[in-house]
Amino acid sequence: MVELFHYIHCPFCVRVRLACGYLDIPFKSTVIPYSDEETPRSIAGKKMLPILKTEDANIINESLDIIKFLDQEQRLKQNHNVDMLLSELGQNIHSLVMPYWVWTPEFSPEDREYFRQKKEVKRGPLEELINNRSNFESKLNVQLKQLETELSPFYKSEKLTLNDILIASHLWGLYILPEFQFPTHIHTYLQTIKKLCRFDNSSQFRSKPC
Ligand SMILES: N[C@@H](CCC(=O)N[C@@H](CS)C(=O)NCC(=O)O)C(=O)O
Repeated sequence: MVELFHYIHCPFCVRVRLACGYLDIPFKSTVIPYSDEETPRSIAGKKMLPILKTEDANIINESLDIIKFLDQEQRLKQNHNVDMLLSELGQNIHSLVMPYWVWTPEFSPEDREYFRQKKEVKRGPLEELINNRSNFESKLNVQLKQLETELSPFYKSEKLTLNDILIASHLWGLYILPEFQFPTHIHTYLQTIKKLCRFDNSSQFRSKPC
């Protein structure tokens, strides 16, 4: 069985978990504490997750390469480039959700402090992100309204593609945001992807966060 080293909150890790669910690929789940630099460095040479260890003990350290490796029958097509879309969505989504991520059970006090120090360099104090919530939220709502018009019912497609997994992984973090209201079609879109990707399959989680 392949082994996935991941962070629960990380959208790049979520995309691999969604793909595994869609492709019906079981995996050993190993959640790495966010402040643990040593484990990912010893496995992959750098502190970046997700990491996949294949059955032959090969290491793959990029989410898209991992999905490509797992999707041997090429069931997950990608018909448009969504890099720009993901980057624009990510700007607002991550500023909104980061201050809440750090209070989930995934983060020990040490992980929280490590995350804060790392992320505040780019985005400023997490408390300020909360204070600016309405600003990020109004920009995001414009983006989500536009995204809604591009769902038919999947992203520019009648069938699920890799793009839906990439987009959903970014949007998924918003479920943590108190009282955030998704536009109806986006909520339905995410729930459909959740179902198709068996994202509530608790058997995926075989190990607890250390
Ligand atoms: N291009 C990489 C990006 C992965 C990535 O940015 N992972 C983040 C977590 S969301 C990470 O491991 N960052 C290390 C750190 O923040 O210490 C991929 O698609 O796999």
